[in-house]
Formats: sequence, structure tokens, C-alpha cells
Amino acid sequence: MKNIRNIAVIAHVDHGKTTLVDELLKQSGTLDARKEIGERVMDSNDLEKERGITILSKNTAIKWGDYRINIIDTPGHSDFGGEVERVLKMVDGVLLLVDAQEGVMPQTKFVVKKALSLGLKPILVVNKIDKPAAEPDRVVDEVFDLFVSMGANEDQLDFPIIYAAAKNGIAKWELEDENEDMTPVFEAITKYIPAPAGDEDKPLQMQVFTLDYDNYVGRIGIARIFNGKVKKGDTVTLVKADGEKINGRITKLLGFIGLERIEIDEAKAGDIVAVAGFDALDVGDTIADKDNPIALDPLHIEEPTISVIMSVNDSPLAGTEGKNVTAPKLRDRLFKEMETNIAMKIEELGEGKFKVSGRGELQIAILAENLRREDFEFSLSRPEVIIKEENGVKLEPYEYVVVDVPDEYSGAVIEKLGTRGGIMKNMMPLSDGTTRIEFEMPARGLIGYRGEFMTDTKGEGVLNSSFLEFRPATTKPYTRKNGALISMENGVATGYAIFNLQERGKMFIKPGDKVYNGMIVGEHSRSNDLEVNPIRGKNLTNVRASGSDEAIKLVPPVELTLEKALEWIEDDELVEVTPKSIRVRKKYLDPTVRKRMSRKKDK
Ligand SMILES: Nc1nc2c(ncn2[C@@H]2O[C@H](COP(=O)(O)OP(=O)(O)OP(=O)(O)O)[C@@H](O)[C@H]2O)c(=O)[nH]1
Ligand SMILES: [Mg+2]
Repeated sequence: MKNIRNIAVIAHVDHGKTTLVDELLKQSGTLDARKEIGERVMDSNDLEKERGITILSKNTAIKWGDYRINIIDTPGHSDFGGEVERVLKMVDGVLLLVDAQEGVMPQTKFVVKKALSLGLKPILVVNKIDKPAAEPDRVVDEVFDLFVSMGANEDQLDFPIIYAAAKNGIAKWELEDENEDMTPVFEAITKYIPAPAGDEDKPLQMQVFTLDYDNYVGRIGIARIFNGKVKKGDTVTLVKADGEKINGRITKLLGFIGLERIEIDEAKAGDIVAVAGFDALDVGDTIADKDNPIALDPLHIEEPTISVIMSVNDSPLAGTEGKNVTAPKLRDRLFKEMETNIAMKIEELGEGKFKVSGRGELQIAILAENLRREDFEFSLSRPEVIIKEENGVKLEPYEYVVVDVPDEYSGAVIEKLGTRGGIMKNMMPLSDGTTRIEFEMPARGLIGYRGEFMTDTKGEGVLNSSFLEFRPATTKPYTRKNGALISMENGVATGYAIFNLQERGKMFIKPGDKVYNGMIVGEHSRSNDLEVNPIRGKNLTNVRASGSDEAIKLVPPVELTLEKALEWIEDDELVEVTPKSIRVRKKYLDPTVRKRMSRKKDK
């Protein structure tokens, strides 16, 4: 056991965690040399590959000399921050990556806070030192200040530092050192991360921190063994969070090596393994010795901060693009999600409606995106923050927001975030004509802001946010300034009609798109909703100026992605999601009903 090391790699989004793990895998020689290993191999599911982000934390085991290093790669996006907190309890140390140019970012703070509070000693890896604008010394100072401000102890403040360009497979102890390979990272892990505590002669205690599912063996729990030994076929006791004890047999025991899981007969304290045999397995459960079942401390699981209502698609186009359109289908799929996705909550509301709660819009969008790919159709309501009550006080989630904007746009951004409840905390110039501004703001004020931010900064701004805490609820949802252009007809949009509408706002549709009464076809340039006819089709020759044969010029429509659409809609609107389309619509399609239900818009 003294040759085992358990570590997690933590950082802000995109600072290079998965790339670093790639290199450790490659350079350790753990992977079969004949196997071509791709880029970011740990990002194994489709959406992770497409988006280039890690969504689920995953573990791998690496051999380095006599050492066995269990590494957990964690997601850096704040919506998946709950994952990080959970896995940190399974490891004895962390590699904290910080981008040598970007420096300390919101999620860096979040993960450092969690690591320090668990008493873990981080190894700082200043990554991407190859970037032309890298300032590794500044970044080390920033991290040191962060540790001080978070009350790190003497030992934690004395963190080892490694400089790396993970993408190029190099790491070094001093910036002046020659470029070689990742050896310094291996050295740091084996030297500074303590061997796992625990005693293999004590009764078995292992804790599940991630779930997986296999059609043949059922639920699989990935767990760290804290004490004792476990063998395939052993009868053990599962101790649930509420204290319930269930006896069962370990039907499968799997060890990790590189990217594979292999069947093993026995594992001991200190190691991380996968087990099957219990239908009732949940994250946080302890698998314990049957004669002496003692539970480990339960895992704290972060609560959701936002929710949406997912419902059966009832638009006139329902069922024309997807196969799975009924409430029972949707229900089964959502409940299956709950088998392994513990960060989200799903509640059945009846009438084909489900309340889906998570940590942010991206997390909800990822679930929705997965469903689309499985041929589902459904609709989504506007994301709402979750208000919780503590001692009679209503609380709402707050976010910590950092924006990097070209200097000339900083005024506009400060003003906008101010009106959305943001409190400016800090402002500092960065080297390249941009300013970094930090805010604390209600999550509610941030919903729907990202699109505006991109417009206000001409696409050059970068906005990062991370969950801060729940604070007394004082704010109201922010309402969109522009009204909607709503179709008053069912049919197919024509170029002629769109040409005539496009001066009234930004169009979401193109000629040939199907539309229906109550569907939103664009954003009005004014604040009121406007009913329009997007299918009007005059014979084009009639409108052509005599002698001119010029085709009409159409402005390209705004491409609505799922996330953009979710940000854009208001309370009385829905996003219609099908495998082929993302449409926005009014909740009440019939204009008479809509007018009766409508809230009064300002102005
Ligand atoms: N210039 C430079 N780019 C790097 C380096 N390491 C990683 N990258 C790039 O940074 C981007 C993000 O890398 P990832 O490894 O996916 O980052 P991550 O921290 O795992 O991201 P999340 O899991 O989504 O939080 C990729 O485009 C990498 O190629 C480096 O040392 N130098
Ligand atoms: Mg990653």
C-alpha cells in the first residue's frame, strides 16, 4: 500500500487537466504502445469529445516504477463542480492546474477552497507556459495569495510548484530547466502526496463515489477502499446514508489499469476499484464487513441551484421529427438518468411534466442534448433559480463572476451587471489591453446575460462564473428587453415574407422552415410582442422592381442552439427540442388564450 498514490487533478475549465492526464498515461508506458492514443482520451463520451470539455470525473491508474498512481480527472466547468467535491474525499492529494496566462479563475477558487478544507496539500502545476503571454511568476503569486485568503495552513502554503506545457508533454521544477518530459510530475506525486492511510487488516470499509451502469451486471459502484480487503464473491454489508443495512455478494470486482477495467480477485485498503452486486448501490454508501459494518462519513452532495420544467412536446409539429414523444417514454428515460447522475434531481409533476434540477444551464442542456440524440422530443421552460428556505429565511444562489473584457467595453459590462444585481468586487488591468472585473451576483441576474455579454463585447469578452453560496433572496427574474415576433399562421416560411419581416428584428427562421401559430420566428427590435405572417408568399415577379432581376437579400438567421434558446426565453415561452430542430414558442399558442394569460410588459 505504501506504493499507492491517490490523486485528483483539479482546475478551472480548460486549464489542461485532461491533456495532462493523457501525457501521464502515455509517458508512464501504462498504455499498450501499439495502441494509438488519441487526444484527451479520458473525455470518452460523445458530448465531451464534441465540446472539448470534461463532464464526468473519471479515474485511471498509472504505473510509474514501483508505484501505482490512481488519478481522477475532474471537470472544470462550474456546472459540474459537485463532482469535484465528491472525488476529493477519495484522494490523498491534488494536482492544482492553473493556466500560466489566465491565472486564478472562479473555478480555481472553488476547487482550492474544497481541497484546502479537506486538509489536502496541493501540488501547483502552472500549465501552458508555452503560451506567448504566459506570466508564470504572476500566477504563482496569485495562487499564493489565494491560499492565504482561504486560510491555508503553513504546510499547505508550502506547496511544491511545477511548470508545465502539458500539450507538449513537458514539465519542469524550475523555469530555467531544460525541457524534457513529465518526470517532475511523477516525482512530485510520489514524493509529496502521502501514501493512503488505512489498515488492510481492519474490517472492510469502502465508499462509493461514482456510479456506472452495465446491462449485464447492473449497477457498478466505483469506490475507494479505506480499510480492509475485498474479494470477488465476498458477502458484505451495504450501509446506506440513512443507516439501512443490506447484505449481498460482490459479484464482480474490477481494477483499473490505464483506460481499461480488468477483473481482479482481491483488492486492499488504499486502492480504487469498481464493484457490482447491489441494485441499491448509491453514491456515498459504505460497503462494509458483514460482521462489523461501520459506515464512513456520508458524502456531502451539492444541491441543485436551477431548475426547468421538461414536458411532452405538444406543439402542432410534435412527433414529426422524433420517435420518443410520449410521457411514459420521457419518464423512463429521466428515471434512468437518475440511476447514475446524482448531481441532478428529477421530480414528476403529472400531465407529462417533470421538474429537472441541476447546477446550471449547461448541465441541463447536456442532458437535453443527450435526449435529442436518443430521438426524444420535448419542451423546456425558462430556467429558474431554486429558492431554498433556512430558518424561515428565503435564500437564492449567488455566483462569483469574472469577466475579461477589452478595456473599451468595461463600462458597458459594469453597467449591465450592475442592473442585474452584480456587486463589483475587484477590477484590474491585464497586460494586453483587457480588464479583469470580478463580481458577486445573484444567479438569477446571470440567466439570459451571456448572449448579451457577447454582443456588448463584440465577441471578445470572456465570462466565467462559479457557484458562491446561498444568500437572502431579494432579486426578481430579469426580463428580456425585446419582444418576440410570433407567427400567426401554420405553414412553411417564405423568403418573401422573411424579407419583409427582417427589418422588424432578428429572424430565427429561414425560407422552407415549418412554422405554426404561436411559434416565435424572431426577436422584435421593440419591447412588445408582435404577431406576424411568415408564410405570406406573393408571386415574386409581382414585387420585383421592373427591369430588376435581383434576388431578394436575406440576412442570415440567428442560429438558436439549445443553450442560447434557454437563455433567451421568458416565463411565458418554451423551447421545443427535437432531434432535428430547436424552436422557440409561446406557452399558449392560441392568441386569445395568450392575451388572457399574458403579464403586462413594461411600456
Ligand atoms: N498552449 C497550450 N495549450 C494547452 C496545454 N495543455 C492543454 N492545452 C489546450 O487547452 C485546451 C483544454 O485542454 P483540456 O485538457 O481539455 O482542459 P481541461 O482542464 O481538461 O478542461 P475541462 O475538463 O473542460 O475543465 C485544449 O485545447 C488543449 O489542447 C499547454 O500546455 N499549452
Ligand atoms: Mg478535462
